[in-house]
Amino acid sequence: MKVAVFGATGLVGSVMLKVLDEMNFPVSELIPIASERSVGKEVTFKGKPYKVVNAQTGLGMKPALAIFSAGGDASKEWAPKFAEIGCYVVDNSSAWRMDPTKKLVVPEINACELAPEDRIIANPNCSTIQMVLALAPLHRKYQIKRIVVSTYQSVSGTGAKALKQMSAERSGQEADMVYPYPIDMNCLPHIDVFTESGYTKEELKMINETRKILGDDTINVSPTTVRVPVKGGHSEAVNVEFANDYDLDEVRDILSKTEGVVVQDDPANKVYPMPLYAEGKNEVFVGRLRRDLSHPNTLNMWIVADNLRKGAATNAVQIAMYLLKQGFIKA
Ligand code: 11C
Repeated sequence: MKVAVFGATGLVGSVMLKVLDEMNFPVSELIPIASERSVGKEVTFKGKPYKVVNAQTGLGMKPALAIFSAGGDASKEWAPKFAEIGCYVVDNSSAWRMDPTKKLVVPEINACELAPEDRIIANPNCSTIQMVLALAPLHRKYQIKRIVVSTYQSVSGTGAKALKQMSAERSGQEADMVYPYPIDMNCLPHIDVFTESGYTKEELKMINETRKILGDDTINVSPTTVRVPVKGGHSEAVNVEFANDYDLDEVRDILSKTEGVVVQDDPANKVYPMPLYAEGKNEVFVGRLRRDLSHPNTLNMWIVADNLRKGAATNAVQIAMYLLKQGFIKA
């Protein structure tokens, strides 16, 4: 199958190529697409070099599947053009996520909503994906009323230039500033742009995308998103109030049986999830499970995942796998 990766030279794009390979997605020809300034560069896939082309050339090569990770503007302009030629587009930007005509998919939760006519499928924001993957089975069992979440998001979520800023700061060199302040030895309570509401767009994504994926607009979400000087892997402190009471052992049991979730919860032996060890893994790690002693029916948990994998590339490739298995995409 001809597969295009739009944004192939970016941080997420390079992980996308790795995950396509690791998951043995049947790629007969890779079409790496990027902006004009990367055209002609080479990317390697399964040990073979492929030349980067621009979007128009990529479109002319008629891929059956295109995974986009080139930002909202490129997605708005090009996703409909790829869809028009019959290509399935899995889009990693925020361009289509809240469009009521587009599905927002975390495969373990709601891939079953997909139909053959869904040609543009939205991949959620990384911080939303890891949270909802762990919360979905608990919502089904106990009905979530309210989520209070604080995130500890790694620098790789911003991209390669931000990683350069942090490593320049660490080695005492002059840094090209991507963030408005130093990121090393600091925490920035500021991810994406501020809106008039006082929340950042990243925080609004966590509210709106959670409701859309879980299919329940009654869920209240109160987020604070924070950038921390960690290279890769997002962490989240989640306080979740249910309509019904829960049993902690049952919660542990439900989570340990949830596809894509790994429970790491043995504080006595210092077992809990950490971003350093989640990096490079496709699963979402959950620990520090404990009853909120200050409020009824409320649970505290700590959720960690590789934001470039389950938060982006892995989720996108899993969507593509689903389309393939259902026989929607044909080579
Ligand atoms: C971050 N969550 O960590 C962002 C990156 O809407 O897909 C992904 C932004 C998005 O900065």
